Amino acid sequence: NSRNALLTYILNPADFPNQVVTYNENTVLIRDAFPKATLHLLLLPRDASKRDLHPREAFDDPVFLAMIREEVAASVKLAASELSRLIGPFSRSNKARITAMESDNPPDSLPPGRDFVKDLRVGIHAHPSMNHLHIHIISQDMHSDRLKHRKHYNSFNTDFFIPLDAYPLVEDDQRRLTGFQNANLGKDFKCWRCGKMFGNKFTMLKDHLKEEFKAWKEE
Ligand code: GMP
Repeated sequence: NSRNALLTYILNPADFPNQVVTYNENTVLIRDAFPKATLHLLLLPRDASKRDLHPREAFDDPVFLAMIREEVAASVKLAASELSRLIGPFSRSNKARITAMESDNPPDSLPPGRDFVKDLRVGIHAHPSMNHLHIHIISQDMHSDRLKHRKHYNSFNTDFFIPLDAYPLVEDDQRRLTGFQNANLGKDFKCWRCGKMFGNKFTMLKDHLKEEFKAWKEE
């Protein structure tokens, strides 16, 4: 069953050196096989009593949630340094830092350079398509050949994407509601960067994302 495809990484992380970024007894960090942005990782909890649960239930356990937050913090650091390798060479703020560093008379305090943690988002789909608990760590650009369907975009750019910070979800949080979440997937497209609306015009959205990607790289 393809909905169970993530289990094999959880059970045998050492068998997948190309997909597995790192692992320990608590979690496995893998590359999404169909990345929806420049960098798209999945953090998989290994605890057999949690990994099959719906995120809502799993994260109701405060001890588990605290452990996951720590693992996420470490994963985000790795993700940010990988994004820095990929995008850093295009970044205006990184170039300004290097120029200052290499000048004959370097200033006492250098310009900070780009903080790639701010380009990453961490969260969970309201209705996950895979059976095993997974947390998305994804760069916000949404620039990818694998982004092919309306729901690929909206599942990351509406309330269907629930930030890890929102957990535990309170009882009356509307993000728990199935109807509300199905409506999110069908919503008009909204650019993540400039907020421009694209109705249901997916090709126009894709063209626009390409333009935004160029500008975003150079920030
Ligand atoms: O939300 C589930 C995520 O799992 C999606 O972003 C999919 O692209 C990803 N995915 C689905 N199947 C596989 C797989 O077999 N391997 C990996 N690494 N990711 C997958």
